[in-house]
Amino acid sequence: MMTMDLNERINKGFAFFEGGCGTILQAAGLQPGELPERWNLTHGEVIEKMHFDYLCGGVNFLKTNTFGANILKYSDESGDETLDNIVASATNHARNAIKAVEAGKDMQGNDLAPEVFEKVKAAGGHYIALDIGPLGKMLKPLGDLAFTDAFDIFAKTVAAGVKAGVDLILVETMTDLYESKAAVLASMESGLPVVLTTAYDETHKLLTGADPKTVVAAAEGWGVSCVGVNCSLGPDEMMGIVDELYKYASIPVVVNPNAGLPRTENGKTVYDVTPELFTESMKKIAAKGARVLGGCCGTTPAHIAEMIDAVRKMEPLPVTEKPYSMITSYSHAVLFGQKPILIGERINPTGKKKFKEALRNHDIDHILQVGLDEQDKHADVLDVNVGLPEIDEPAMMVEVVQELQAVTDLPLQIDTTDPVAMEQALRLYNGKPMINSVNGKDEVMDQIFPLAKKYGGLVVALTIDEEGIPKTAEGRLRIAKKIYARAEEYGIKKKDIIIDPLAMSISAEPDSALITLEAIRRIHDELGGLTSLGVSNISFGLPGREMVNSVFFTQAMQCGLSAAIMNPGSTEMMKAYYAFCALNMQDENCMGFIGFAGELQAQKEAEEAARLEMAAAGASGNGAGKGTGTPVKPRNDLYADIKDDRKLPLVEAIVKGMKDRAGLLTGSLMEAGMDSLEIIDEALIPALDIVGRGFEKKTMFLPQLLMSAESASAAFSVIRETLSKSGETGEIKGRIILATVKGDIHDIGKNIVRVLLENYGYEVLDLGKDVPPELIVETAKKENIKLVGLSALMTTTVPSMEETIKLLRAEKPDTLVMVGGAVMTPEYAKMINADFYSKDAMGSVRYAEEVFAVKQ
Ligand code: B12
Repeated sequence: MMTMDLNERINKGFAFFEGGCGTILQAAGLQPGELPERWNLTHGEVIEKMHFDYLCGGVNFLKTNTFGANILKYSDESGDETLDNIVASATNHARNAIKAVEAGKDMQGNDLAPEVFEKVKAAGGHYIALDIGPLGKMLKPLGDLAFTDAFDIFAKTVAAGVKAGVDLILVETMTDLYESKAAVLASMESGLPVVLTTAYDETHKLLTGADPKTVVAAAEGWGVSCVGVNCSLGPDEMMGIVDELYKYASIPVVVNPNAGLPRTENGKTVYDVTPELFTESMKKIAAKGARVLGGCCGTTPAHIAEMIDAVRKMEPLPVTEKPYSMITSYSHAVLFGQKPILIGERINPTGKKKFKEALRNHDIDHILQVGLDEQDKHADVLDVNVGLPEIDEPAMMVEVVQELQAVTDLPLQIDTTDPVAMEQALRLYNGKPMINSVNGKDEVMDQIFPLAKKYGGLVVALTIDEEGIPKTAEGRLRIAKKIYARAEEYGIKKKDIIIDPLAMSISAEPDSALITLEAIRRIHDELGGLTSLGVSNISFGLPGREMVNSVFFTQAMQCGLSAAIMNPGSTEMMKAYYAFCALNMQDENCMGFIGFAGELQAQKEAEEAARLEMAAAGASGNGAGKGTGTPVKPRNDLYADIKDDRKLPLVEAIVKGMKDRAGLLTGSLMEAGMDSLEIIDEALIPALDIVGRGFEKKTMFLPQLLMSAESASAAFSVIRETLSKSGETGEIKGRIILATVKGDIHDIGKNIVRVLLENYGYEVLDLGKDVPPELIVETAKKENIKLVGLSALMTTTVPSMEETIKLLRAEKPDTLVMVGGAVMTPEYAKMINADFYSKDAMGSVRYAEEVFAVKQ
């Protein structure tokens, strides 16, 4: 079949995907643990029959049985079970089924019943979608798979699909925006139409935090043909997601739900939504604007056929161009054209000695800290400029973008004049960034627009061309129009261009502010365009620059400025911003303003308190070394439980996921004589508790949890090194097994227990995390171990702790078991028959002393 025009088919009306595959194969005998894609080679007739059944119900798009077909699972290049063979045979099965029904036959060559053949014809075309699912591995920094490796793995499956002759590619069940990007990018490079559907949880977020709006913005940027949702939830739980998708998407929306939420019955997964109920819900989903409908786990040909019969009678809502200009991080979208967007300008070496030094010395931590400070000061977006002639800019840009995205959830503005650095950063960016910049010069537009088209982005366009910066607003509008027109030639919409009409210093050109303001107003009013401005240029060469900048900023906002590149650390600028938004009805109930005014007050009080403290210290003669003029930072409520100011920076570093900084701060606290247990109990654990609470309340997401865990581990490594240097080196007092139980990968607490025990002279056999009961028992028997310590952090893993204890009791009854971990309580410990429970690591030492003292 030839490459299809997906949009053309979808413009005709509703289109339909098949429903579930895995559940059908299981019903046909697929065993737990057996790879379903293998069935393409061994049970082709089952696969063909499944496609045939769906086609008889009237579907258009078949999903090849290749959900998990990738080189991680099918790495063998010899024999039959190669990736190419699996994909080719899956495609052939789909093709055979299509051929049969289009000829009015079933798979045995008998004629189809006339009413069935009618349904087949009414579908209006049949197409084969190469089905690509997630790799089952997390991408860096959350896991150990590099983005480029993920891309290469997907590219191999895509190449196999292209060779097999699929018509389009369906990237589905993605739970992470970054992995979605790797799969979509690899698919787009095939030239085939690409459909992306992601799986949201009940809070309507992907596992790594993105909401539907974010996925739409990013996926449209990457150039997919349709975007949507599949799996995880039943149709009723998806209604809100569909509303969001249709609200923001300018491309058709796809909805492939499960037959309800899965539950287990007698060891089997079952789905409760019947074809009738499914159809009722899907009618509502169609009425909400979904254009392509199908099913996922638990749905059968009966669900899909009944749904098609009903939905086809409806009138589809049109696919319309939506007016939203958006950029995204991995987790959220920022909308332009509503209230002014603040773009932090501080990650930039221009005029900053310390920042230049950081770039030369590869001090990434300093750069990250600059970004995090801007975030604290309420920037919406961070500009990232790391250009210095003496460094490798592309390498530095890529590193900084990736490291920043690991510690902040703000979207970034990639700011470089080096097209290589630009492309590499855009390729690796997790989301849809701002692109800074193009201008009216043909050469620049021809270089940058293709990149913006390929990777997506909101492009900053400066009103300067081969003849320089026009002296009039009219001239700048002329360049803006030229840029819009040129962008359109590249397929880039006007809503993805943000014009920077440039501000020149009024000290050199007295009328420059007025010209710029007029240009902003006219781009806004006459062209309906977005504008962005580097505000502070206006006062270059003048004293009291903040005064000029903040008034100019206010004037620009009044003219309709959409975004400012500015210093969020400037109080005057922020005052102007918050007051303007409140006055201009862009701040509901003045909440933003009230919050900011409260921060200013807290800042004032903190400074006053510091001044009084200094004065008192001065009066009592203890003032030496104090009052060095360092600005006083008011405390953030998040850290209210941290009473000791000395530990606050470490707590902050862990919460924010600043690995290197956490290590350094721990080192300095230890050097200053702080006890390691005090650091653990009063900084490390409370910091992780803050993150854990955020995670529970859904204000923090898995990426942040992971980065914090890494930072806590980095802090702990420093403690461990110091402790092991000072540790007693005498006789071994006893040998102890430690393990985090099966199903649980939390090991920070267990590692702390280990170091303490070692420090007190015990030899620890650390079996790691996610350890099966059998291994623990086997090791205890083989090594004749008297004491085993088990750790569990989740309610769901307490049963595996219990199972371990049971097995130990049965096979090695003389071994004692101590347990711990955040979910454990003395009651639980008793219930699961443990010998000892401790709420902290020190307890393990006390118990070991008891156990081994008795034995000696
Ligand atoms: C860090 C962290 C992670 C990290 C773990 C990294 C690592 N290498 O350990 C990552 C990001 C990987 C992670 C993943 C997940 N996490 Co998590 N995670 C946490 C977090 C924030 C901190 C845990 C921690 O390290 N605390 C600090 C240590 C030092 O404390 P501790 O382990 O309790 O240890 C102390 C004592 O208990 C004791 N102790 C510990 N073990 C032992 C053993 C013995 C023998 C003794 C005597 C004493 C003892 O000594 C230690 C020092 O005093 C907690 C929230 C929290 N505040 O607990 C959530 C939390 C545990 N995670 C949670 C969840 C749900 C998950 C995920 C399922 C998330 C997901 N959707 O994927 C996955 C689970 C994957 C899996 N299969 O295990 C939930 C669990 C909910 C529940 N009650 O079941 C929590 C409570 C967060 C929440 N509020 O929702 N997580």
